[in-house]
Amino acid sequence: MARTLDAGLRSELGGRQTAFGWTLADLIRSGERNPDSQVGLYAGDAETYEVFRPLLDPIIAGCHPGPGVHVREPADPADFDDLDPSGEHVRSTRVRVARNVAGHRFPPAMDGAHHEALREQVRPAFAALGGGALRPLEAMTPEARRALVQEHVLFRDDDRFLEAAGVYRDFPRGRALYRADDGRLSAWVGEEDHLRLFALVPGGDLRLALTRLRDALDALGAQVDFAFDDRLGHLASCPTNLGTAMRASVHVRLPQLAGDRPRLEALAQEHGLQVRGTHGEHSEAEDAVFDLSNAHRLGFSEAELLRRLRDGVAAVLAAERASA
Ligand code: ADP
Ligand code: CIR
Repeated sequence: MARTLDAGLRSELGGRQTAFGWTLADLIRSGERNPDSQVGLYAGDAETYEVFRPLLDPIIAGCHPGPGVHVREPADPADFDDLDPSGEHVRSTRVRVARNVAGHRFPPAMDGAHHEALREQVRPAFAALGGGALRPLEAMTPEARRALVQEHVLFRDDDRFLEAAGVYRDFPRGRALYRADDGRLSAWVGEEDHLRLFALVPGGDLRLALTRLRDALDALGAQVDFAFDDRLGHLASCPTNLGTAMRASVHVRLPQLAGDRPRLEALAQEHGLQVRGTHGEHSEAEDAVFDLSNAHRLGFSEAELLRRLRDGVAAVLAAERASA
């Protein structure tokens, strides 16, 4: 953000705001307060991407190499198998998508009352998933919430980039966690995006994770109108999540490569993957468990991003075994 926003853009965009009132100051607040941001801005609504396009387009191009245009082609679960048939390294597989509901402010611009209204609007759609429960976060103790965060089921509420963006305003009012009865399909309601829907399965069963996610997404999408743009795809608060809005990840234990982090980073980069720690973005690896996922979401089909994950994980596992 700081590299792109020169004096000319500042004066061009300084007087603008969206219909919901999102201004340039709101858009860049997280990056201004956190100079170590990689991206540094958050959209307050769908219209942000039009009103502040002269600033956002170059930043979006920097986040997503390639054509920068959404490829509308959902992946077929049947095209994918187990990512680690040996069962030795891949602990779990997670596929998540971000979705926002059309016509509402995005979480950086929402207060507790907005979150409550949003949660009530999506409640019937979750009821239609058949089974499972949508639990309001207000009804959980902070200890219960912390335990679910440790289990990788619930979101954190202490990310300083999101805090500065306004995402935790009036937290936990109006926020919720949906969990299917078998615990393999969940949704965060009211984190960085209105909905973060994800399937989380043990081991490397990408086909199972995709199937669960696809079925739930089809059922929700039949009831809720998602914010979508022909060029940018699914609209998200953070420009890194535009397009497919999908992050498919494995938790993989790599005791050898943990001792050679530059090599792991280089291998991941070669295959279009990002390395995160055991508790997600901005966390460290514990017991050599890394989170490997597609680094980009816009400009490539879901199938292409998943093939990269498959091939990249295979290459990383081969390197791990070769150095054992
Ligand atoms: P995002 O919602 O963008 O995926 P994070 O990087 O914060 O954001 O990850 C969210 C949570 O999901 C974290 O608790 C993270 O550890 C967990 N997670 C991600 N991938 C996996 C996985 N393959 N297995 C188990 N937990 C995972
Ligand atoms: C930053 O700018 O560093 C934070 N706002 C987070 C950026 C999003 N990270 C990502 O790769 N999805």
